[in-house]
Amino acid sequence: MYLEIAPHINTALAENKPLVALESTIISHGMPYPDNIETALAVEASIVAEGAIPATIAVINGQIKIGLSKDEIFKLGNGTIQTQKLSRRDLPFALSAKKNGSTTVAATMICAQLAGIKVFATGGIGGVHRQGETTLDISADLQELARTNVAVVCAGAKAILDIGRTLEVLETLGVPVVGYQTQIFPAFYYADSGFGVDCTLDDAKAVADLIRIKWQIGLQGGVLISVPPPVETAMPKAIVEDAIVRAIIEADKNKISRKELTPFLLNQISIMTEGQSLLSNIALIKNNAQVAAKIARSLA
Ligand code: PSU
Ligand code: MN
Repeated sequence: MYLEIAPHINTALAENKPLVALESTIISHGMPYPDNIETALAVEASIVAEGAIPATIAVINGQIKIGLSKDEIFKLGNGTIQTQKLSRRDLPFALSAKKNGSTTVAATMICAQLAGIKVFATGGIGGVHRQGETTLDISADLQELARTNVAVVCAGAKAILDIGRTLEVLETLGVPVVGYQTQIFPAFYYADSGFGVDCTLDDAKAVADLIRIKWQIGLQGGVLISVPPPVETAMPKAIVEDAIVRAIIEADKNKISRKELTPFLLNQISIMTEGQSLLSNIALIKNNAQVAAKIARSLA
């Protein structure tokens, strides 16, 4: 009920094949058309190339769809299927009112857990926004990592956030922050956020062991695996910082807040960096997907 798992994903689940969940907010709200569609398909292809099975997740007509078809990814990306951005609090209404929705990190984790998928790849998680200490804008992604048993592979937290406070909240919530082949927590567009990770693991098997043991001893919640963005497309910190500061001023001017804020900032930064941030975003998601596929294989 409310959960529609594509037949090939069902078979993979029954045979304990390695699966990697993917979110749909990146497609509908995180990137412009047609890059969003190209990226979504390329990310799926890189998971297949690493020997795992991708399952892109969205809500369509009030059903949680696990494993979108290529056609559905096209329609989501070009706006034929219009979606709201869905986080935890939005899911009940989307299902009861038979809406379409694209799932954020939080909502994708919930849906992946419902389907039995343990590994999920994305770009960057949401977190504590800058000035979050006064606005209290803290992404529901963090709470979700505390309670839902899905491992999330990402390139850290987006540089648009207050990364120090994001890591403080993750610590309070008991979420292990693993650096994959790095001791430094990445800032999405560049590798060095200036903050360290909790522990460094050098291969997928070691990550899979940590995840398995966390759940074996009954600790609820996810694990955050942070992967540095590929060097070829990583951006200089100064350029990103400059764009972020200007994007935040634009957001204030236009009174953009709450769920509109993240998509607005991402788009502004892409415009201000003449698409360079978008290229870096695309490359790091593919890279994260490859790492996630390796971890899924080790876990299966
Ligand atoms: N990472 C990206 N692009 C995105 C997002 C993350 O590269 O669009 C989305 C994710 O879906 C994440 C959401 O869960 O932004 C966070 O939004 P908020 O801060 O409103 O919780
Ligand atoms: Mn928010």
